[in-house]
Amino acid sequence: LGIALGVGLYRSSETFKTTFMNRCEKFEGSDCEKIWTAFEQAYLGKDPCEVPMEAYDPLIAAAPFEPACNRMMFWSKTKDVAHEFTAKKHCFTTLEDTLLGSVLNDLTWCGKEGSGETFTSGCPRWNDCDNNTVRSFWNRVSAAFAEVACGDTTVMLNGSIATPFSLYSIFGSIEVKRFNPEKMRSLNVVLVTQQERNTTNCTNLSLKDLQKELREGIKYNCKEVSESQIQECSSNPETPCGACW
Ligand code: ZNA
Repeated sequence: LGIALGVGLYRSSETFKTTFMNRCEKFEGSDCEKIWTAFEQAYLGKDPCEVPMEAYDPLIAAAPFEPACNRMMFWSKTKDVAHEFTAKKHCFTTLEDTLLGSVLNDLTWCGKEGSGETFTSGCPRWNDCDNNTVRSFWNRVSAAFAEVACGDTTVMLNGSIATPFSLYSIFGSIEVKRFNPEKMRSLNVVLVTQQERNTTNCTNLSLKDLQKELREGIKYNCKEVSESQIQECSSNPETPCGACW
């Protein structure tokens, strides 16, 4: 049984690297072996609850974010609708459309003290500890993505919940704090509403918190847009992005 389990773990880490490399190679001209090595060094042999976000600094250096001015889209509590949109309309890029974001999206990984292997099960869950392998990765790449944000940027927020903007989300605690007024002209909130429900609107108090958080010089706009309108727009290839909201 011990051998069978050992083989199982070995196979899962092989599959993990294969997924990493296959996804990475979709981005032409990237040195995926070099990026993999920079990635692994962040967590190999460490307690998976003691990986600070800085552990991924060498990874960011190996695969730096290229700014996509006027096309960057952030999201919070709108993962599905935001990605459904960017998958069809290429005028916006989310973190998950970039190399590092797409390579690690929806994956779990961690190391273990005294081991040189990558594990994909038995890793801490998101809220088990602050400095866990996966959460620190998303904190670090989110910070790097936000630091290069430029021109007019967009964030999709969830208008079906009481507080569409939370200071405790990654968007509120990491990304907004890194927006640089020397690069970013405006932040445009797309508040995604559902027609059936009595939903939040742009006067929501949490959005006042968001405006307060923005450094001086970054313009703020907010627009309520129904989820069905977003879907309709993305499924019609003829509609230019500028006409979606
Ligand atoms: N692709 C991801 O898995 C991911 C992406 C994870 C974390 C952050 N991001 C970045 S930050 C993303 O590109 C957005 O620009 C930013 C959204 O982060 P947020 O404001 O914290 O929004 P959210 O909807 O609360 O969380 C985003 C994602 O984080 C979720 O879809 C989950 O994958 C993960 N997450 C957050 N909280 C938990 C969680 N997973 C498990 N348990 C949680 N409590």
